[in-house]
Amino acid sequence: MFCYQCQETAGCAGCTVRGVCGKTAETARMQDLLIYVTKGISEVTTKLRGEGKTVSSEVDAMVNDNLFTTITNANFSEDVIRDCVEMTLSKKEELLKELDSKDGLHAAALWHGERTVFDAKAKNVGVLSTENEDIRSLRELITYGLKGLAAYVKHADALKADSRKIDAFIQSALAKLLDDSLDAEALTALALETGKFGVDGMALLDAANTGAYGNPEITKVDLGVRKNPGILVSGHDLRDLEMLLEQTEGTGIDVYTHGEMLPAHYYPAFKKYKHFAGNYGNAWWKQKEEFEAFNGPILLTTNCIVPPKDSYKDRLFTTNVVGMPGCPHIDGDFNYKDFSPIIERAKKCQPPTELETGTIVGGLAHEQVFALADKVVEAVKSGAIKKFVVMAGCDGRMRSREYYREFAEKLPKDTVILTAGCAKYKYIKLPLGDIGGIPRVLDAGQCNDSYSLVRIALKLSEVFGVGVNELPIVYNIAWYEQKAVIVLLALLSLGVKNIHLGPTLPAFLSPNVANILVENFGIGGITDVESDLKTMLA
Ligand code: FS2
Ligand code: SF4
Repeated sequence: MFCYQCQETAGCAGCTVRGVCGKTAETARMQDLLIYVTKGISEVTTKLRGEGKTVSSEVDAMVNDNLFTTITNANFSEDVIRDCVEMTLSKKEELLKELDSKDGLHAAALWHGERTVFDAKAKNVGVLSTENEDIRSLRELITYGLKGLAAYVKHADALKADSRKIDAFIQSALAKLLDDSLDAEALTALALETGKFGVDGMALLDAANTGAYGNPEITKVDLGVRKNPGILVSGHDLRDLEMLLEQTEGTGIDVYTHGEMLPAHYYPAFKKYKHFAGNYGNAWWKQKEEFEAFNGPILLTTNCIVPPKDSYKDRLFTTNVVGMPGCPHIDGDFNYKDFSPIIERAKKCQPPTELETGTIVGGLAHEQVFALADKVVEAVKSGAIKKFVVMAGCDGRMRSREYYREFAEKLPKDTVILTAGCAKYKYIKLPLGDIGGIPRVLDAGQCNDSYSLVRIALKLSEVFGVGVNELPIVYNIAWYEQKAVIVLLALLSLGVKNIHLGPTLPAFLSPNVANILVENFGIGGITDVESDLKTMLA
């Protein structure tokens, strides 16, 4: 196996024996094959579109699901991934028959094989099959961005958003990754185009979420527990949460959020549920201890799932593209899912063990911040706010991420942190105070709500009449998995410069590609808190 798609990759170079995430070599190879056949079907659909033919939304959804399935900490089930390969191949055979001409198709579009040959094939189609390290680096950068984009599109589709243009782009980009005539320059342009579609994808999801559930509003979220048995919901999918809240109403069971589901509390539509209790625990990587202490069933709607301990494995439910061998899975689509197995399980469980008490404040997405615009602008003009520091992104296990807690703690009192994603757990519970009633940590929501931070930056540049790079905003972003890659590409496509990315730069950036990013966009890593505070606040 060879995988280097996430920040925790072994030795900052690549996982080759087993994933640091827990992924086995067999599963990693099957994911490689899934990506290969997904590129293949995408070349076919792109050619069909070129011939003026329609591609069904089921095929679009299949491509997006395949990409999402291979995101870090989403699916650890080799059998499920094999099924995805098989279904994709069989759909591709059907689509090939619709083509007027198969001329020029890549081997990935033409390959077909039975399940028995998948393992042998998988060994030859992984990341290292692209020999030139710069081309490989750019192809993987784009692939990971597309994975993140596909995830966001799936959430938007769950709320019936129209993603056809983005779907067509995803497939055309995947097809281009098979094209050996594309050089580093063409691939760099494709990476930026992927970022542009990343902005569109996040905007689509933002419109879908706010259309369905209202605009997030400033909200205090309880961190303690109640006396009833509970169900803990993690991951990013709000539609799953909605269905679960409907089905648990009046059952005597409370519903808690975990990790990236915390921002659900900020939406007006969910506030009507009296049994929607609060947030339990922290970011994804602490789930082993926290899921154990929760005592009740847990529903993982997306990544990040960690291979569980036996003590809670049978009460860890997955849905959507999430998979874990030995854990029960809830099927169904976004019209209806039957969550009764989880609800019945909860009734037999003890209430959660309290981990902490108190509250945290969030819900500072674009509309809520715009409502405070006068106050914010005044604070900038008077010098009460000197800098905004974007600290969005992901949290992770590495000790080196303590940097972000320390950085937040040591920021001067005239700075405001703009955040989104699970990175916030490093500092959202710190008593950082406020500036004239404006909280010093403005949490917009999930990682996809980085879109809100973009909207806020664009609004400030409009109000102050300067470009985005002239604003008093610095970017100190923590990344872990591939949704952070699409957020990064989105920012680059908008012309945002001088982003600091940590705790380490991606292993998939070759020295030359890293140089392109440094020279054209001023991307840099992090050093130590004291030095970085000096440079970033200068
Ligand atoms: Fe956190 Fe994991 Fe949000 Fe990532 S819970 S690292 O999926 O997308 O951020
Ligand atoms: Fe390693 Fe990350 Fe790939 Fe898992 S997802 S195998 S930890 S690089």
